[in-house]
Amino acid sequence: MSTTAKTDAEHFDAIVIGAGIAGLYQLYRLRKLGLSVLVFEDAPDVGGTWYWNCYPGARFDSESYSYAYFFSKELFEEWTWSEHFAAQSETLRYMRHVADRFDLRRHIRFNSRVEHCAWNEADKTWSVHAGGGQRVRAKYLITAVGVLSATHMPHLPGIEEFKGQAYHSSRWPQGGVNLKGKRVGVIGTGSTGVQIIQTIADEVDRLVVFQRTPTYCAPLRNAPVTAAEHEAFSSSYDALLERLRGTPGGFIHSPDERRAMEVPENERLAYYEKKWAEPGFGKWLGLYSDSLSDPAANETAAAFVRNKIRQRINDPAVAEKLIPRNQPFGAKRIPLETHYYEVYNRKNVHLVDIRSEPISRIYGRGIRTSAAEYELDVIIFATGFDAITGNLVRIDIRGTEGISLADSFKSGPHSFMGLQVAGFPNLFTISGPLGGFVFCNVPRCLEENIDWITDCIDYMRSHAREVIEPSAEAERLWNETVQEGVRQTLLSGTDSWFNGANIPGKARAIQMYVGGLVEFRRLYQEMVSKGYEGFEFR
Ligand code: N01
Repeated sequence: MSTTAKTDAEHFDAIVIGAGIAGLYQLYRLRKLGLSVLVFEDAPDVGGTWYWNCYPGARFDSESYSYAYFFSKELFEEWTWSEHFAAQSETLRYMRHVADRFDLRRHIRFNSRVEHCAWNEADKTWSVHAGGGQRVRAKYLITAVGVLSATHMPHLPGIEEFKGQAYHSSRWPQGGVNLKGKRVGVIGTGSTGVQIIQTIADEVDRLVVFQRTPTYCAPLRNAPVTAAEHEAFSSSYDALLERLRGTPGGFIHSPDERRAMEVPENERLAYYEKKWAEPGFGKWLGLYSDSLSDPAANETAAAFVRNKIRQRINDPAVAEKLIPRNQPFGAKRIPLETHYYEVYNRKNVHLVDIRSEPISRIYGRGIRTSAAEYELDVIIFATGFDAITGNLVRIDIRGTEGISLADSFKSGPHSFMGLQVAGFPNLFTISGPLGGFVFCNVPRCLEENIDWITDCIDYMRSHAREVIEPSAEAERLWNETVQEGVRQTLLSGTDSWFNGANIPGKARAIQMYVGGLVEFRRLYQEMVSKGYEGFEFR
């Protein structure tokens, strides 16, 4: 579709921002409802996260068949995943297939970054300005801007002096980067850094890893999907969907109902070993019911994992740098790895602990720390994202009486159930702050989120309601529910993108509901059954 400048505002029923996993499905649902829909997408193609994050080694940490869309049984059955945890290129191919198979592209304007959105009370519409002078209006505005999409680039002095190549992982050049024989520095050792480091170590001449905080990583245990496995997955749509809907995070993994300390130590260790040997997140989400709430229970798992890490590294001094301390196991999303720790046994890899040897500046030829200069050809920033609210506040969104969304989140995010924000009528935030859609196998939770938004719009149309907005009181009570849930876990005490602690200056506040999808669904259904209690219609 053309992206030529428009002077007179076109009118649509709904504008969706983003053509990633969420945006494509939201478009599909609204179009089925008979609405006119326009999707704006910043990138030149569909994919969102899976378009931008084409760095070396990017792949799923959820089982491929559990991550796929479930809205079409035919789609589910006809797609063949080549690996249990698919690489980024395969996922992007899948998303392109979805866009083409359901003829979605004709509703999407690519290379169109949304810059400004404003609510007009007089005609009860949103006016939306996007790149290239595009001006449109719509009754409903729906953000599908991603949970982990707003790049976090740290402000390191001297960065502009660097004469080599520098990239953030989430803006990796689409054509790739030739790292063969180069001296490469990687800053950041979260899930992204781990995937990059383990993938490039044997290709580069020298790899210097700048680690601020060690993370508990666990083996992914990826493998090709055999023909027999594919047959089994594609014929198990109904059973699989039921299973995914019954687990706290929409993964195939769910915890053992017992409390860790109720289980005799030998049995507990045997259970940890069993989970460790399995593929995927069972070694995090499949432990005991109190593993993420009781410090003593958690420590049994943390000690087990620390020991596993230690066994894989030849140099005890390096091992000690890589082992997390004073950090619960699993209070951050666990990076799943393949031979990550063995990388540090290689002669061409050097680990710099930047807590004891801080980066003082970047200079023309590399990175200078308090102890040394590291000459580099390429610097890779695997420094993460301004998660959940980052991409929302980077758009100038103005609600009632011109109130800015960015300003209203300054002292911490607020919303009612992650679906809507008070002061922003008819704005729906897919995977919005304080929603139950993040601590999750993301597409499973998004799909439900989108179904609810679509049902709500359908309800408004059939009940002649023009405007919906949550009350400030509903937001206040919801925030209490979220905070109470977090207090029962070990999450709030651990710095991460879960609570905004990774972004300097961002309010440190939990950004999501952590009570699990099953409970969140129950609360949501109860709210709907009480006539959308907490929302106000006009
Ligand atoms: O980001 P992160 P990520 N100086 O925030 C360091 C998903 N994901 O992109 O821990 C030096 O986790 C920072 O250090 P510290 C997944 O949900 C999924 O890796 O703040 N270092 C940390 O080491 C994941 O949780 C997959 O002390 C700095 C790193 O950068 C989420 O994305 C793959 C720094 C950032 O880690 C985010 O992962 C990849 C600074 N100024 C990602 N600032 C799958 O497998 C930050 N760091 C599907």
